[in-house]
Amino acid sequence: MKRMLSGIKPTGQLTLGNYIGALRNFVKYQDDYEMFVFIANLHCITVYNEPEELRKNLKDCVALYLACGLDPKRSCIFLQSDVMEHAQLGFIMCCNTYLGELNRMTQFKDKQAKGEQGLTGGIYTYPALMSADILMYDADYVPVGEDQKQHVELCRDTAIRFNNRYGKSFNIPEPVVAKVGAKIMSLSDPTKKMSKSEQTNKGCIYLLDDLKSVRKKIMAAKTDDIAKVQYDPQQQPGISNLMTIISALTNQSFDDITKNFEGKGYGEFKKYVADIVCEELAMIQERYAEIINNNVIKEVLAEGKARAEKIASKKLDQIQRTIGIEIK
Ligand code: ATP
Ligand code: LTN
Repeated sequence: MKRMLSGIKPTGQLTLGNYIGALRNFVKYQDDYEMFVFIANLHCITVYNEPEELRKNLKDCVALYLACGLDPKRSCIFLQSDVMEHAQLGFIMCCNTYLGELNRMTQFKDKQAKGEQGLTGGIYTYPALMSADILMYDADYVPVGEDQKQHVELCRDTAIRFNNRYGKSFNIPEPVVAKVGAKIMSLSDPTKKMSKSEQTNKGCIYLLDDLKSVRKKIMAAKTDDIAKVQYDPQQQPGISNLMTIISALTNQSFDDITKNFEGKGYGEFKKYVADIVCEELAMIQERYAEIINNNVIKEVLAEGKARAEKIASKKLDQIQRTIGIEIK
């Protein structure tokens, strides 16, 4: 069975974008792959988080993994910092990643270009830690949203270079980006990604938002005055984004959605989007409520840690011998 691995960094509450672009796919893939899904808490601290809030977000993230359908029997679910080998291999990968490569990462470049204050060394070098996360488990596939594809490609380049230098040490992973829904846009500014780190949260639907406010945000979503439900991300980014959400959640094609809404107004269309999103979120929230105060979270993480650690300690040992930092 091929191996698949991915992680989410819950620097805030998880969003509908995270769900459609990543989480939902992890759940689908767990039948066909040996799945490793972790909570990237070391990645979280690349920016400052209020500790109490971070703890809550991390716990919510595990609960949401389970509520969305990840099955701890089939998938290995763990907390990144529970497997300490990640930080160590992360530093080794950092030493095998060139400044030129890190400088090309658009996520960091964008932050710098926006003049964000207080950018840390951690956020600059986090693609190297991400490489370690992936290579540690010799993952074959890495399901991610569009914005993370570049980091998986950097991981591939680093692994190929490492193998050429030291002999075959790592499997070369491939990014898996969904055809529909790899980049859900903000509802209030559909030219920008729906992001949990957005300044205002009008454009962002959180998985744990109360359903009334979900409905409100969707009904207020920015559209256009073309008055036709059709997929045209250039001319109609708002409507196209809502169509993408429907298509991702219901498997309807864009053509079918257009046909169903021929001659109908945007109000009716938005109401339909809100119904579909609320139905999906209601299911997730119900399961989340059952899980969040249950001991199952601790049990799942302990099991995941034990399974992941076995693989990670062997891998780190092998790599340290390969590069010559161990005294025999
Ligand atoms: P932020 O929301 O703060 O920009 P992020 O995308 O950098 O966060 P994560 O929350 O860790 O980081 O992302 C987890 C996964 O969800 C990644 O694979 C990412 O590509 C995907 N993802 C995040 N936002 C979206 C979105 N709007 N549409 C589709 N996929 C997304
Ligand atoms: N960097 C990613 C989260 C992440 C990840 C990974 C995803 C950390 N390690 C390994 C896939 C594989 C992010 O910020 N979204």
